[in-house]
Amino acid sequence: MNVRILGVPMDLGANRRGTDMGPSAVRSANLSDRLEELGHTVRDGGNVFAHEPETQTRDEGGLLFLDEIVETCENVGRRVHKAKTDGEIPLVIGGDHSISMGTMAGAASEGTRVGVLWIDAHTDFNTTKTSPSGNVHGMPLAAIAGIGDPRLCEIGGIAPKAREGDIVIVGARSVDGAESELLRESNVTVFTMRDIDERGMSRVMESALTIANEGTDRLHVSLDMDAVDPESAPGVGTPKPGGLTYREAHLALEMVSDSGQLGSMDVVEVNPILDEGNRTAELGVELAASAFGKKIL
Ligand SMILES: [Mn+2]
Repeated sequence: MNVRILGVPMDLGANRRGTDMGPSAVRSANLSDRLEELGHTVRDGGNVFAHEPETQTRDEGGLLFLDEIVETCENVGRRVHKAKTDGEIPLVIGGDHSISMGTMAGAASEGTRVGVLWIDAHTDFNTTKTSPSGNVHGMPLAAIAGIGDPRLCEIGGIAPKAREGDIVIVGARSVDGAESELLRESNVTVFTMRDIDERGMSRVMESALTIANEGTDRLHVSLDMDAVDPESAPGVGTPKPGGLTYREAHLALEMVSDSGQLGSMDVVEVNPILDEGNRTAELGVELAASAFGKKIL
């Protein structure tokens, strides 16, 4: 495969600083080399510009840093679209999770029907009405499904970017009250940590991939590093105990690779300020390698 790496050093969607350093941390953990060892041709397209929060006005009526986030996501969308038309698989390194609205804008361009696998401790399905905080990184999946503030939903001029029935969340264990209602009313499939405890990751991922790949052209995988338990991934914006084990996370991404449908991927929410050494970024690289075909044998 031809892989195009893009960094998005943006933390405007989060409530604390630090995920803007994620792309550096992930590159320091030798992302390109790991993928090239698997036989891929890798091109690093550098970073997409993002503003620093200190230079901007914070409150924009319930959505914090709305204009700046939209601007960056529009640019991410253009770059992802370009990679796609060049026959490359975009691998977008965040940054907080709001950058996925940009990745999906590019992935879903020109009528591509995209199945979405959202691996995350949270469901990111808030809107301005349900969000307790106004932080946009709690809203991107709703916006991708066309729910919420139109300025977020219409990034890239495509809304929705995925059909609810093509979206699957894996690893959820922290859902806000009103967000949970919105999800239950939707056609989005959610596999919580309890499902993984009871059924095992293998069976959960079989179901998840069947749903996301059925009838769709390509699969987008959005890996929020907080899906993994903080014991293995301490350096994330919003750590939450009770997450995926190291092996469960790898198995999920190995099964993504086996499906042969991967068309784009984000690795987000690595926060080097909170990390121990650089181990969360290193794990992000290893998990990306699994998604791109690394096998034990
Ligand atoms: Mn997330």
